Amino acid sequence: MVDEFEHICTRKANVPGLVVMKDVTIAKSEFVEGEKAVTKLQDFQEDPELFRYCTLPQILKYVECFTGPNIMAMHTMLINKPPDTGKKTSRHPMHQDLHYFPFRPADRIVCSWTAMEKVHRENGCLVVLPGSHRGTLQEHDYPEWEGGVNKMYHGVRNYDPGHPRVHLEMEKGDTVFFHPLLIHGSGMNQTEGFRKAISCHYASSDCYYIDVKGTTQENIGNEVKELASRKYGVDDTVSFQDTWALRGRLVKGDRTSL
Ligand SMILES: O=C(O)CCC(=O)C(=O)O
Repeated sequence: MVDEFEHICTRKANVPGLVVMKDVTIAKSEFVEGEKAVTKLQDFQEDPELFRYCTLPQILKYVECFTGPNIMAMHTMLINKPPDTGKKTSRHPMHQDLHYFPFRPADRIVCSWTAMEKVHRENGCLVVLPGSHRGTLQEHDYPEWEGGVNKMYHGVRNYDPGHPRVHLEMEKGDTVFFHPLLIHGSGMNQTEGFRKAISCHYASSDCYYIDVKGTTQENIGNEVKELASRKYGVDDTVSFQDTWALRGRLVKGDRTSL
């Protein structure tokens, strides 16, 4: 999978629908190229090698406990957290993944996140607020960070800074499964290396889409629609929900609703 990542970064592989993201500070530098410029690949559902991750029986065995038998891979990412450039932009603000999802119920959605190498506090492991998944979806927006913040990296506006935190230090291949309301993020990468992880958000295909108008998710819904219309040249007849229905891919059972 690391080889496939490199092929994509050096444009030896071209994957339909794939979104290649760059760090805000690195994107401005004309001297950084290839895999060193890429911080994240999103929506790799059409890449057979990377998508193999989403179909691994040893992952689906646990996923099925949350989703039941009809399983959709809704959101796929390979995160290549870069060494911080000094602006602290390699941090990922604390957030709840449900903020991005216009489908419910939340209890039928689960994330699997697998370390592709040893992750620890120095290279920016995941940080979670245990128990926060029992709360409700909070308001999210771009944090006011001096060094800038990456596109789409919204953070929870108000969370209790005194809430206990757990740093998830993991070995290569270790996987964590978590609820979409769990408040989590990741710290700065203070090493010279890139910290790689691969993840998939699964949902039961029996989930249903919701209208986010008038909710805390309206801001992200509008941002995603705007991006989709620029990327694909479509007008705003493509809804936030459509952008998800187009990307979601069945991995097991029947596609009943999503
Ligand atoms: O891998 C990370 O650093 C955090 C990823 C994450 O929480 C996300 O992309 O939603």
